Amino acid sequence: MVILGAGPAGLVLGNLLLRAGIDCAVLERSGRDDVQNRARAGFLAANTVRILARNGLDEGLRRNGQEHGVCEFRTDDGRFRLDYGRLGSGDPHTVYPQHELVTDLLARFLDVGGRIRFDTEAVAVSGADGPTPSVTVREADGRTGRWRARYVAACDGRHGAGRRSVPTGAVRRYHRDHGVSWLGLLAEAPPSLDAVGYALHPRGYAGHMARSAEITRYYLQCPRDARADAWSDERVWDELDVRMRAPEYGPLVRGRLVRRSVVDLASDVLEPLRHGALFLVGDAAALISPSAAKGANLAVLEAEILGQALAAALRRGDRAALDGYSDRCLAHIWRAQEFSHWMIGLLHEPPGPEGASPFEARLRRSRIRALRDSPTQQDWFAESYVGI
Ligand code: RFL
Repeated sequence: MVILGAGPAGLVLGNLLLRAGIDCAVLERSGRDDVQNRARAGFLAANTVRILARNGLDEGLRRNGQEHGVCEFRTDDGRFRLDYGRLGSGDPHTVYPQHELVTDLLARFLDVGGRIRFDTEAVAVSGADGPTPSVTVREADGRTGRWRARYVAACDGRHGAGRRSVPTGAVRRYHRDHGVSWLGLLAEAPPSLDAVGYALHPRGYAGHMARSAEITRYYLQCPRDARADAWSDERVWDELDVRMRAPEYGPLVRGRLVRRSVVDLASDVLEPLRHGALFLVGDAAALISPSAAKGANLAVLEAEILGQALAAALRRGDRAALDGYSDRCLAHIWRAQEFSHWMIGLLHEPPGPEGASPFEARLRRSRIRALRDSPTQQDWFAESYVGI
C-alpha cells in the first residue's frame, strides 16, 4: 500500500493501516520541517476528535487542545453571540493547530515503525485500472524511481499527482469559483475575543479565530488580484479594526503578522473518488473553501473510512466497504460543501461586476437576522458548523 502525501489525510490513514497490520509507505514531496510547520486549519469538529481518540491518535490534542463553542457576528445591525457548542448536537470545536496535529501523527507513525520518504515527489500513478499499479517518483537529487503497490491512496492535496493521474473522462469534476478572496493572516497576538468573530462590513468580511493563547488567525476579504505583502502590518490592523468595529466593541490585540497568504475561495469535488486501485482522499478528493473550516475534518473522516475499508479488503477479503468508499465519502463532502457555500453567502456581499446587488444584500441581512432570532435556525447552524 502506498500513500502519497503526509498531511492529515495521509498520516491518519498510515496510522490506521499500521494498527490493522497492513504494510504501507508514505511518499512526501516536502521535507519533515516543512510538513510540521505548515500553519493552516485549527478548528477540529467533535467527530474528528472522536476518530482520533478511538484510534489512539489524540494524545497531544487531549493535552493541548482547547474546547471552543461560541461565535460572535458583528454587523451594522449590532452584534450577537451563538453558544453553538450547546446548541444542535451539543458539540463544541476543539482548537488545535493543524501543524501540531500533523507533528503528533507523524511522531506516532514513526514510533510504531511506519515508513516515510520525505523529499520524494510522486510524479504519476500508472496502471491503477490494471493488475500492477505503480507510482513514479522523483527524489530531491533528481533521481527517479518506481514504487509498486496493491493500492494507492492519493492524499497529496489538490495539486498532487493523484488527481493528475486519473485519466480524463474517468471522473467528473464539479467546480465553483466563489469569486471572493481572503487575505489570511497569522498574528503573534493573543485572541482579541473569546469567540470566533465574523464581521460583516460594507468594506468586506473580516474574521477572527483563536489558534492558541499567543497566536490568532485573522481573515480580511480582499480583491481577487491582491498581493499578500501589499499592505504594511499597521494598515492591516487598522483595516481589521474598522471591519471588526473596534470603536464600538473594543480594540484588537495587535502583534507581529508572521504569515500572510491570499486564498481564492473555490470548491471542487471529483466523482467518483476512485479509479481502480487509486483512491482520492482529503483535498485530493474535494477542495472546500475555508469559510466553514471543514477541509481537515473531511480529510480525517475520509482517511478513517478508507482505512477501515482497506483493512476489510486486505485482511478478510471483503471488498464491499472499498466499493462503497466513494459514495459514502461523497455524501459527507456534499453536505459540507452545501454548508460552506451557505456560509460564503452569509459572510460576503455578492460579487459581481456592478458590485453588490441591493436585492441580494437585503436577503443576506434577512438571513443573518433569522440566525440571530430563530432557535431552529441556530440549532441547524450549530449542527452544520460542528458536524459534517
Ligand atoms: P494537505 O494538508 O494539503 O497535505 C498534502 C500533502 O501532500 C504533499 N504532496 C505531495 N507528496 C508527494 N508527491 C506529490 N506530488 C505531492 N503533492 C503534494 C504535500 O507536501 C502535503 O504534505 O492535504 P490533506 O491531508 O488532504 O489535508 C487537507 C487540509 O490540509 C485542508 O483541507 C485544511 O487545511 C483546510 N483548512 C481548514 N480545515 C479545517 O478543517 N478547519 C480549519 O480551520 C481550516 N482552516 C484551511 C484553513 C485551509 C486554509 N488554506 C491554506 C486554504 C485555513 C486556511 C488558510
